Amino acid sequence: MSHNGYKIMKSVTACVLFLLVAGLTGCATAPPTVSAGDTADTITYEVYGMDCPGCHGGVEKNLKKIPGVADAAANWKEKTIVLTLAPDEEVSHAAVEQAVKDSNFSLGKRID
Ligand SMILES: [Cu+2]
Repeated sequence: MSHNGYKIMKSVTACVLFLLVAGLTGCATAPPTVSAGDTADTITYEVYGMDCPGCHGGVEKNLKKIPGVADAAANWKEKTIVLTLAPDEEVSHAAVEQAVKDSNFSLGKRID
């Protein structure tokens, strides 16, 4: 089972999608930090490469290590991660990207 090859392909797809989205919005660089905004304390990202519930543990653990993140929940079926931020906290976009990468998945765009 070429699990890794599949993941690399997904990573490349995610990168291309990210660049497309960034290009369309006229912004080539990701914002350094993201906040949940005034009305919510969660942020949701697309994540590529998760293909079973077993994938959740590692990525959730790595995300919870990020300063400002109170909780993290992954959903492989919906291909999302939901970060719950500590009150009045912002989180580094680069840190989220790195935590997902360290878990061998790739971060897509923020969807909520
Ligand atoms: Cu899995």
